[in-house]
Amino acid sequence: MRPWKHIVIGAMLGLAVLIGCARQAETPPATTAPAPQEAPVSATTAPAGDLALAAFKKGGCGACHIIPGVPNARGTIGPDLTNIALGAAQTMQSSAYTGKATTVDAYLREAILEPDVFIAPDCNGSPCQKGVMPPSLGQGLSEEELAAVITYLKNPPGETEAVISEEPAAAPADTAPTLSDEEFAWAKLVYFERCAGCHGTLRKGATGPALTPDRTMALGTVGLSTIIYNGTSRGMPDWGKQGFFTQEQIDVLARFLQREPPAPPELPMERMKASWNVYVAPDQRPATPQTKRNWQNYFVVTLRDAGQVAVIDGDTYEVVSKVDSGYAVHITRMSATGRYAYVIGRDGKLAMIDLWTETPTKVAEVQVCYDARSVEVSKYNGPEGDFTDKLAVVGCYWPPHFVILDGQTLEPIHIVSTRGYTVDTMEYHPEPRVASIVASDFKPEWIINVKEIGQIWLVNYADPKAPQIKMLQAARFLHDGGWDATHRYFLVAANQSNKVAVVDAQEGRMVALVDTPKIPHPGRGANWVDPEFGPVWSSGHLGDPAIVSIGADPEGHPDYAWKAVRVTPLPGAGSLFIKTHPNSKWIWIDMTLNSDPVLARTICVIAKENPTEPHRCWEASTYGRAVHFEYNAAGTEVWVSIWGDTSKPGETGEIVVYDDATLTEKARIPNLVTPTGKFNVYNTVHDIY
Ligand code: DHE
Repeated sequence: MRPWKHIVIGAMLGLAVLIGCARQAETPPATTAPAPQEAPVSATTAPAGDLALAAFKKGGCGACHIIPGVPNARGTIGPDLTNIALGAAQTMQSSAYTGKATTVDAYLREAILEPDVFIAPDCNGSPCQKGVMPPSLGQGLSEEELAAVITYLKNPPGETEAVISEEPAAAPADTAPTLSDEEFAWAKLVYFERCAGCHGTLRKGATGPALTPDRTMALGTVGLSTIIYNGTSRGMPDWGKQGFFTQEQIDVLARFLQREPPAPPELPMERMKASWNVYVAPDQRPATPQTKRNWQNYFVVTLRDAGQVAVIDGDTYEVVSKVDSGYAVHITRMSATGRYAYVIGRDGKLAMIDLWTETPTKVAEVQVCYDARSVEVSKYNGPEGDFTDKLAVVGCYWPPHFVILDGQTLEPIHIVSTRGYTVDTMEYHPEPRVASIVASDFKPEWIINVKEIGQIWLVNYADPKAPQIKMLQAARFLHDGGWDATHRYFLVAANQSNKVAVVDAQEGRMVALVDTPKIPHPGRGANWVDPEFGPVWSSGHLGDPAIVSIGADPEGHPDYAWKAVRVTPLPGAGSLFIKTHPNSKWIWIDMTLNSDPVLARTICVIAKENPTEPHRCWEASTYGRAVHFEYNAAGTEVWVSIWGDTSKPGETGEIVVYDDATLTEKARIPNLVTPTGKFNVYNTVHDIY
């Protein structure tokens, strides 16, 4: 049975009402003169009418707007309504205003009943968009409710009296909406596949907010549905608008989110070993490369929704092989020699591909998590031993642990739990997930980032069955990061803390926590030499239209070291990846998760010699989203993925190859299924970015 057959009429009507609340007028400055013919509007307190509060709740308006005094009205899809009435007069007088209102009352009424008449320019840092709401808002609100809402917005309570609660009142569990067994099973699977990555398997929140019933019950089915349908400017995908879920499916998910999260299972060693397969034993593998191709210039490309990776020849652009790997494949890392590619799927399946055979094939496979994002290898070769191609490590989201494996066979060797106490409040966290992992050149050590507790673990793997771990205290929600140009310092985004943490891998200590714009998301970052500040490492941001550059040369430029020395503006937020190469004069950046479809497929380059603004921005395709860059081994070409839609033949996705010197298009590798990350063998081995 398909759960979306269950249409809940009431919720659908409510959804229309709420979407109606999603677009209103801009949030203007609070200095405007009052509108003519009316009582002055003030920001001081007025009694919060019960009817208005009930109407806001009924419409689920708080899911899209910040509304002072309304519990949990912290939505960021629509404009902040705190000062909407105060600025109405100025807005009505501006040449940009396209509505007909001449009084504040009429302005608010119009914004609620005819939201597309005037589209606010600013929805919490991103441009507001037309068509998010149908013009049928009034159908859901009575005339009395509408009047109460207008009165309320003209005199919202002051900040001190706002009852926006950090700890919303928990609704009794038995009042949570119900689901049939089939709906529950469907929603559980979909949540795990699509939502757990950002909100956590136990829904404790990370990149996305917590979705525990104490919070979700306050938003209600309608409020949650609206967010799932429209997405948010802070990076939540607009699943409904994209056509990914129907409104009926969204309703099922919204009801599921108001119930207690189901406990996922653990994964003991015995079960990992049962999943372990060696298809070609190490002594059966070739001793020298069998292929005549330039395998060090292969790109291993994630074909996300095909559950495969494509191995593409970087010299000829031919797809040499497609290898089945885990579900919704995430990233690939190479062994220290580059001979093996280790591919991790979101289902925790690790596949090992031998790149020396004529056709690259899978030689071993194992499942060590139910949910995973990261994999790395041992790279150290020095006085403490030669660990080249000896070990691999997988970082899991669920269960919260990392697993050390034999690098030749993928036999699991040791499991280390990451459950522990948060860095700031020292609260026990049951689900601290493993985010990025990098391998040190200085010691037999991995740097493992434990997201929710905000600790960076230096894991010495010299004795993999008894790893020594030093826990550095950083900041919560550690996510992605990379090395500086010398590979001595590792920089990682603590994304929801708006910080980048810097670790000295040689001395094994924290160096700095650098403040950044909103939600830094560097991928592995970009190392280049700024004309004013010397060597820097840069990151894009999900929450702000900006690139931050952090001084990364403590010896040559000590005054700038580990400070945010430059912010380069971009046309939009939603950046996922930034990339450069030592041979290039450009820095490339995407805006993949921008809610504007044009910006989502637009890429920009910044000239290293003039980094104050983008040199050029252009659309890399006519459909989909442009995501992730990778250079060829020589650093002369840049590959960009067009992340398409599996269900649209001709638009499933492709890779665009640019000549780096001239920024002209050289080739397209068409008809790939949702290509995302691309990992050039040489650049991945040598951490060139
Ligand atoms: Fe990623 C890196 C986690 C969504 C493509 N992603 C990473 C890393 C982490 C991570 C922890 C760092 C790995 C490392 O270096 O060891 N990614 C997550 C999520 O939790 C998140 C936000 C939500 C989810 O449900 O998974 C998420 N990631 C995505 C995507 O939607 C992307 C764009 C496409 C996809 O895979 O579905 C995506 N993530 C990537 C890529 C990298 C990555 C391409 C590696 C970048 C690099 O150059 O190294």
